[in-house]
Amino acid sequence: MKLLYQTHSPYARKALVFAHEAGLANGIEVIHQETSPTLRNEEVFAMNPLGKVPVLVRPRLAPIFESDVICAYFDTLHSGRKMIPESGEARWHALQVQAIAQGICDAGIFVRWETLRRPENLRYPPLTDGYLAKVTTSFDWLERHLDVESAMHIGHIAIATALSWVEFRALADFRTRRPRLVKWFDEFEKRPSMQATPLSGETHDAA
Ligand SMILES: N[C@@H](CCC(=O)N[C@@H](CS)C(=O)NCC(=O)O)C(=O)O
Repeated sequence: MKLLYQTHSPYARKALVFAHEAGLANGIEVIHQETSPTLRNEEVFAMNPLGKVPVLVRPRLAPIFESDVICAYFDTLHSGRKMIPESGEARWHALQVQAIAQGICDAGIFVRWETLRRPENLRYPPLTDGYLAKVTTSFDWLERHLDVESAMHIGHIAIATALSWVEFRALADFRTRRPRLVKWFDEFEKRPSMQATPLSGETHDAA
C-alpha cells in the first residue's frame, strides 16, 4: 500500500501514527505530496476528488481518502485490540474525541488562511476570532472530558496529532490552565509512533 502523505499535515500524520500503532507501518510506502486549494495537485486529485491528503492507495482496490476512513480501514487489517472500540459508550467517546480533533485542525487551517494567506485587505478578523474560539473551547472540553486513563484509541491518536500540529504552527496555547490534558499529551508524544513521524515543512500555495 502507498500513503499519499504530507509531513506538515495533522490528518496525514494521524493516519500514519495509527498505522504504526496497528503494526502496519512496514507495509506502507509513504509518499510526500504538496496540496493546496490554490495549487492543484493532479496526482492527488486522480485518487481523491477533494484533492486532499492523506490518501491510501491499495493494490487492485479503490483508493481510500479522509483520515477517519483510512484509520477505520487500518483497524480491520490487524489482529490486535481494535483501536476504534466496536460498541458501547467507549465507541461514542472515541469517535467524539476524534471529531473534536478534526474540528480543531479544520478551524486551525481556517485561521491560517485568514491570518497568513488571504491578502490583507480581504481579511475579516472577527471570523479569525470566532474560529480561534472554537479551538480554545475545544481545549477546555478536552481538559474536562478526555479519557486519559483508558486504553489507547483513535481519539487519542487524533488529539495527539492535532495538538502537536497546533504547537508546530504556534496557533494557540493549550498548555496554560489545562494540566490534565498537557500531562497526557506530553506522555503520548514520547510514543515511538509519534517520534517516527515528526512534523516539518511549509504549505506551498503557489507554483
Ligand atoms: N478531512 C480530511 C482533511 C484533509 C486535509 O485537509 N488535508 C490537507 C493537508 S493538511 C490538504 O490536503 N489540503 C488541500 C486542500 O484543501 O486542497 C481528512 O481528515 O483527511
